[in-house]
Amino acid sequence: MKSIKTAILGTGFMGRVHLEAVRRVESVEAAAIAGRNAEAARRLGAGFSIPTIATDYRDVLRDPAIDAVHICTPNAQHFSMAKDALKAGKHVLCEKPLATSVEEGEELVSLAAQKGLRNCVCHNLRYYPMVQQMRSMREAGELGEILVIQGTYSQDWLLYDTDWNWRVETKAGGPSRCMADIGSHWFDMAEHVTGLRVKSLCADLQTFHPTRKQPKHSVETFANKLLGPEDYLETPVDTEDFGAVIFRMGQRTRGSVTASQVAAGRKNRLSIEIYGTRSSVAWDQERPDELWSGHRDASNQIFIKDPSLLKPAARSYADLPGGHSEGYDDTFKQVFRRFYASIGTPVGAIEYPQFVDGLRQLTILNAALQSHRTRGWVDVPAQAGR
Ligand code: SOE
Repeated sequence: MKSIKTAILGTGFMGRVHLEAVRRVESVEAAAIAGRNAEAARRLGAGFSIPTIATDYRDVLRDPAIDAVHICTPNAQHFSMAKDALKAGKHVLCEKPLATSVEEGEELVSLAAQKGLRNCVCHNLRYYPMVQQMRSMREAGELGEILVIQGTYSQDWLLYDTDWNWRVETKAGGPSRCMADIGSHWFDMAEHVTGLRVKSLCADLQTFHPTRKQPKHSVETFANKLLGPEDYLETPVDTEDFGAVIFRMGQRTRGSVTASQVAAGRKNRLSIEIYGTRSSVAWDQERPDELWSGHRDASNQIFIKDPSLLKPAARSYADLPGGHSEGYDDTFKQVFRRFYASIGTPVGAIEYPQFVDGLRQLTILNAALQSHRTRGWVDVPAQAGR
């Protein structure tokens, strides 16, 4: 079977995560990487013996041998790079958020459909096996009607005013940071698992550090903790460190969520709890192979990831037997396996988040930003096909 040739655009934290994951997918060749930092691109490309190493992504788009691209650059570059890639006839897998505005997202959804190209936004956290088990349990009616959904996505890598990353600046990351970067993962998972849609919300955002000490040299995601205090610039910050949102879903479901990048001790913790009329479930990214199941009239249970015990639809997201942990990196492999399989077989169900899902998250985020500005409830527009 002919290998699909793909390219990784971006050589930072996510570029490496995508490169390592895509090399685990059958019949896909990582044929090129591109990054504006020539030394970083050379080093990453050499390390993985990538045939083509570029500093201008447009050179990769001009290569007729490249079938698809992964966009792993700062958020503000996603729209133009995805648009250029679609126009060049490439299938596109774009890191979240899809873009930095609803309008940009709508244009990308429309262009991908017009070109008939496969398109994916990397809401990979859906694809932990026990998250898929939660979804299958809900689909089987085991939770009953969902009354309440609550949770958090909490990290601590931006707790100090000496912590810096491109996400802090609007010009690179867009108008929102914490809600766009990790709040979008939580809302995507909430809608994916429950099958419900956020109808309205009320958001309160907070920037705890109105200025941050920006290092004079670039810093990779999470790498800030290793810097010393000597070389910083005092830089104004207008993106949020924290967000709290209450929301309404479906007919009468109520929800609440916080997103924080200043939660000391929480390294990368998405936690979600779903309470139904028959039972409840809870999942914690810090213990990804476990799923809590709550009951009023029976003992609560902890399910441990074991494919032989998972529901059929969830089983396909677990490659390893019970007792062999599957984590963050594996979720990218699950998304990429389905994305590339869809390229080879132009029919069949799409089992990964598409640009239309990325647009959905931009729509929810836009409502949260408006709610914060106006200090009131905001309706979230329904979206065709979602
Ligand atoms: C930083 O918050 C980050 O790398 C996010 O950008 C990713 O989407 C998330 O999966 C892990 O944390």
